[in-house]
Amino acid sequence: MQLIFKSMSELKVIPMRPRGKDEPPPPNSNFNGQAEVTDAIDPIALKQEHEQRKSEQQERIEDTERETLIGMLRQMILIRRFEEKSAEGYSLGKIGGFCHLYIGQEAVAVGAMAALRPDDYLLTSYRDHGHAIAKGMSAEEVMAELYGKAGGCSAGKGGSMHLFDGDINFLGGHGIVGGQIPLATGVAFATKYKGTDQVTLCFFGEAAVNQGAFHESLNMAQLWKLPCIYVCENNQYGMGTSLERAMSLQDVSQKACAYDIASEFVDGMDVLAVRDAVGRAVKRARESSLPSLLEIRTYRFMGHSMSDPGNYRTRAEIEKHQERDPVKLFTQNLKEKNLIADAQLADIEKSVREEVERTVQFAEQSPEPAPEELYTHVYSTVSSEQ
Ligand SMILES: Cc1ncc(C[n+]2csc(CCOP(=O)(O)OP(=O)(O)O)c2C)c(N)n1
Ligand SMILES: [Mg+2]
Repeated sequence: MQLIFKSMSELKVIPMRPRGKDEPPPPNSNFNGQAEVTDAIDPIALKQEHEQRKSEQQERIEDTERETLIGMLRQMILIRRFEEKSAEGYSLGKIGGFCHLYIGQEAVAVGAMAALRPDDYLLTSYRDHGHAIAKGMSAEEVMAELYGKAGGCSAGKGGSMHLFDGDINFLGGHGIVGGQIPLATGVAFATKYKGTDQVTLCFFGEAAVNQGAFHESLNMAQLWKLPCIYVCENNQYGMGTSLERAMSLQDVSQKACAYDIASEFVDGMDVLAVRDAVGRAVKRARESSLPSLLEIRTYRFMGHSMSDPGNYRTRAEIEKHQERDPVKLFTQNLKEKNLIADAQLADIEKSVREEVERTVQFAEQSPEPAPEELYTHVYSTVSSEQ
């Protein structure tokens, strides 16, 4: 339990700026792989911090148009219900292969996308359903892809981990941990080379940060001043291994100082805090062609994948984090600000459930990929004009 408290106590938002050399060292683990538990949190301080974060979200709400807020809430609810439906489809044997749900992390994709332009690029890991929907892929195409059907965004050949749609600049869905990080760096290089002002957003989990590809990419991105935003969704576990057991320096945002990159530590349960932090990074990328590293602290409420028995953490730990469920938090704040009433919330829920039902119907009715499709999409068919 102390570990949970430790991570909750670390939810401090650090202003967006390059780390200074004179700053005190970050909290760290000791050398035997056991996390320090000396900072067991005072429950009163924790409550105060939650209250403060709540009022910060309310302030951001005041500065945002109601229509935008309701749109963001609907998207978060859509992703939540879509993922619940995916779990159901998986249990029924309709969805095969690997399937990693995004429940608990919705505020990250929705908040980040609110700060992007539609022509900006996005790359992510295998936990990609939420990002694809937030980027503008139709939920029907996502569900059909999970079903392995021809109507899916990758024509049924990618499945859950390999969603892709070049038309909306959603460049995957990648199964190799950290594999998308150098790819995104290359995409950012390409946009700079071509002279566009598009930015590239690259999502990955905190376990990917231990890969060499992460460090090589950040080094190049700052050296070549690339408009790439590296978004670490720190959900505190890589499969069944906690952050404390796997990472010597657990403050991911601090790693940016090794490459002189601007970084920020963000509360991933606050959709508007994410939007604002990504917005600052987008400005830096678009206007000054500079990279950023954002560590967005979140938590996954479900197992790593659908086949995870979850023996490495307690129910109590999950429930502790569910107190700050991003959907619940945002809904409550909108209600308190009188921006949404129960009746309208019920309407949103109803329309989302209908939309999700339609995704299942679409997937069910979509045909299996034809056998000859095995030989298509193997090599690139990009024309020589591009
Ligand atoms: C290079 C590589 N090593 C190992 C794996 C197996 N693997 C799949 S997911 C995962 C954990 C990744 O955790 P994290 O990066 O924190 O992302 P999360 O699943 O929490 O979103 C591992 C080790 C892999 N897919 N690729
Ligand atoms: Mg993780």
